[in-house]
Amino acid sequence: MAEHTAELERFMHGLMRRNPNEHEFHQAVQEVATDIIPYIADKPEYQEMQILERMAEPDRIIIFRVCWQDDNNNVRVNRGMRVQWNNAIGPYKGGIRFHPSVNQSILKFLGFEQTFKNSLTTLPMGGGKGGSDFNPKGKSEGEVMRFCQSFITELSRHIGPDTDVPAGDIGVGAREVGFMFGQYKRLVNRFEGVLTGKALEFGGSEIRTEATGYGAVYMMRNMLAHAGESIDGKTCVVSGSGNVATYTVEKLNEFGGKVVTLSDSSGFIYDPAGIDAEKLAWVGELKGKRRGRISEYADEFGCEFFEGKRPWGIPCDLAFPCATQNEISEEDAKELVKGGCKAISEGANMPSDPEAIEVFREANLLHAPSKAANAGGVAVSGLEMSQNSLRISWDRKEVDDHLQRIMGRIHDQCVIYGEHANGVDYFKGANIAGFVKVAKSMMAYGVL
Ligand code: NDP
Ligand code: 2IT
Repeated sequence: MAEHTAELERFMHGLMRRNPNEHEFHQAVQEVATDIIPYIADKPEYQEMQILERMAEPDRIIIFRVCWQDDNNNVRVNRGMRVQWNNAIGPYKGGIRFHPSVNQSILKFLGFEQTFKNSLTTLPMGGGKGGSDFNPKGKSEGEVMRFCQSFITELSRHIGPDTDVPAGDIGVGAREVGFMFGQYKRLVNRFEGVLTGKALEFGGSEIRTEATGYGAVYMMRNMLAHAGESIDGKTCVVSGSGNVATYTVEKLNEFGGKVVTLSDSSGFIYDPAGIDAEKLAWVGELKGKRRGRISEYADEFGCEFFEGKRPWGIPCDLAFPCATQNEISEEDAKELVKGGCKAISEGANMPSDPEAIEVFREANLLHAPSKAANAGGVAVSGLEMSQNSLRISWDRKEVDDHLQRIMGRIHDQCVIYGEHANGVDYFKGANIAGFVKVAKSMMAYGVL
C-alpha cells in the first residue's frame, strides 16, 4: 500500500506541474489514478508503455474565438473549446457545455472522465468534451441561434461522424443542438450524424432526452437489487432541475420513489408531499422556454424554498446529485449520512468532492460514480449514431431495452472489479473496468 501511495504522489506531482491551477482536472485524475496504480502494479507491460501517463494527456485541445452580435447589435466575444481526449476505442464523443464557469480545467476533467465512461458503455466511443463560457441565461432565441451558428462554424473543421461527435450538456439541449446541426449541415452540404441529441424529426433517437436521468435510476435500481433492496417507497433527494434531474424524478416516480427536492443555482425547494407527474410537468414548463427560477415552485405549490442552500440536509433514503461538479462537500456528505441516506447515484459529472467520497466510503454507502451512473445519456447517443449509420430509427421500447441492458452491464462490470468483503466499491469497479478496454487498445497500437 505504501509503495502505491508513493507512486500516486509521484504521478500526481508530475501531472500538477504540467497542468498548473487546473483543480477539477487534478481531482478527476487523482480519483482514477488511486485505483489504477495498484491495479497495474503487477502488470509491468502497462508501466513500460506509460499507459496511465498517456491517458492523462489529451490527444489535442482546440481553442477558438466565437464572435456574435446581440439583439442590440453589440459585438460579443466568447471562447470556444473542444478537448479531444482519446480515440483509442472510437470517435471522440462527449457533450458541449455552455456556462459562464467553463474553462480548460473543467473541460479537461470532463473529457478525461468521458473516456472511461464511454468505455464502460461497451459501445465504440472515445472521449471528448467541449463548450464555451457563453451564458445562455437571459439571451433571446435569436442570440442563442447566432451564438450556436458561430460556435459550430469554427468547430465544424474539427468534427465529423467518424471523427468527433458532440452532444448536449449543461446549457445545451435539443434547441441548441438543432441550431448547431442545421449550420453544420449547411456548411458541409451533407446530412450526417455529426451531433447526437437531435430532435426526432431529423435523426434523433427515442429516449435520448430521458436517457441520462433514466439511466441514473436504473443504476440505483441495480445497486439496490444487488443488495436485496428496491426503490419502491424510498424518499429521494434530487438536486438540479434541468434535463438530468427532470427525467431522474420521472423514473423515480414510476418506480414508486418519493422525490422531495429539486434545486437550481439559487437554492432548493423542499416538497414533503412529493413531486408528482403534474408538478414535474410544471417544472418542465418553468425551466423550458420560460427559463424561470425553481423558487417559483414554492409559491405555486405552497412549500418551502431555501435560498442559496443545497438539499443534502433533508432526510432521505436515496440521493441523486444532478446539477454540477463538486456540489456535495464533506459537510454535505455528513448531513446525508446523518439523515439516513443509504445510496447515491450520480447524475451530474463528479458531483462529490474527494472528502465527500471518503465520508460515503467510511459509512459503507452504495455510491455509483458519475462515469457509471450517468453513462445512460452517452450510451443512447451511441445508439443514435448506430441508427444514423443504419438510416433507420428504433422505437422507444427497443432503445429503452438497450439502455437497461447497458446499465445492467455497467453495474455488473463494477461488481467484477469492485466487490470486497463488505460490499462493492463502485468507484474502483468503474475506474478499472473503464480503463481496461482503452488500455488494451492503446497497447495494441504501440507507441502513439
Ligand atoms: P441543464 O442545463 O439541463 O441543467 C443544469 C441544472 O444544474 C440546472 O438546474 C442548473 O441551475 C443547475 N446548475 C448548473 N450549474 C450549477 C452551478 N454551478 N451551481 C448550482 N446549480 C447549477 O444540464 P443537464 O441536466 O444536462 O446537466 C446536469 C449535470 O448532468 C451536469 O453535471 C452534466 O455534465 C451532467 N450530465 C448531463 C448529461 C446529459 O445528457 N445532458 C449526460 C451525463 C451527465 P440553473 O438553471 O440555475 O443554472
Ligand atoms: O457527460 C455526458 O456524458 C454528456 N453530457 C453526454 C455526452 C453525449 O455524447 O451524449
